Amino acid sequence: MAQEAAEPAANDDAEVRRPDFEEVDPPHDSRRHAIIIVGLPGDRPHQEQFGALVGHWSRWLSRGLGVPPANLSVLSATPLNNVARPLAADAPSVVARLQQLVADLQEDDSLWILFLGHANYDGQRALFHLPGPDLSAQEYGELLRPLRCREQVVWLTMGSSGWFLRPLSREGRVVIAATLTDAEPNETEFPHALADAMQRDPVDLDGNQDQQVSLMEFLQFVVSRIKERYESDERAPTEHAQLDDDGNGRGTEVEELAKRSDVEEETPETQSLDGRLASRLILPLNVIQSTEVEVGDSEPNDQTSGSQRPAPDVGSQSRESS
Ligand SMILES: [Ca+2]
Ligand SMILES: [Ca+2]
Repeated sequence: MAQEAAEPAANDDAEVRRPDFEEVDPPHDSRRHAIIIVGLPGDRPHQEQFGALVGHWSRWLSRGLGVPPANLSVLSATPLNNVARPLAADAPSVVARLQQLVADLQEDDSLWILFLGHANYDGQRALFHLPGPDLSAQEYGELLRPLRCREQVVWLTMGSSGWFLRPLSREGRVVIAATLTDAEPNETEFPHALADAMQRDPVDLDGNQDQQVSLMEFLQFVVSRIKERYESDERAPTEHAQLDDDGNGRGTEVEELAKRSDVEEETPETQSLDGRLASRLILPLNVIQSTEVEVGDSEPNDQTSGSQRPAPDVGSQSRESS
């Protein structure tokens, strides 16, 4: 069951706009794909919050991550106030869209999947709330099992999302859940903290200051923002984000991973390998240090501006997404 509505994210734009895909930096990468699945909001205030959040998320996926508009799908159970014509998010529509992505995407592609909404565990199954019949964690796992693209990142931002981690776990996939598996059904701050991180200057996200932002650093920033949100109004945290990226179906708390890298980089074999894939996955964000100075003898440094991103593939066909 969901708690009383959290207040809207403090930094929501006063005037709500639909994502403006014109202002793009870095360039779009036709191999990048993303899908946002927005479940039932429950009430009007949540519907408005969800609209604002999806606005932030989709702007960043386009402008930050470089997902071309034709490769970005928003499926929503209800209309959203700053997303023009989202696709339906009843179970048949979600199944059809995920099956299409599984069929279309190639090994060289990247897919980010973001869930926003409410979920519960009914004693047998974890369900993400959609209009009409829900889909269970196991059903999402089955749908996405054959997905073959090289980069797969799943964001489960809702309460009870820990239940979804094991069914969605797979080798080569990063699965992030807002909560631990069995004890955290309350509404989460995670979606708001994620939107916060997406609005930050990439320099703020670059924890180790190597002028690149890894997915792990980005996630750790999100988790630090969640903590701040609870501390600022003196609540005990009811969510502890976890990550699984070694495919064994067991998540590791993100805060534990942060402590681990603080102490020593090497971990005994007995520890899980979670965090390694997410640390290797570099986001194509431009990290520009204003204090950077040229050093006399050095070669031109290609690593200063996220230049690992390959040039956009202009010739690829775009698919209809709405
Ligand atoms: Ca870094
Ligand atoms: Ca694991």
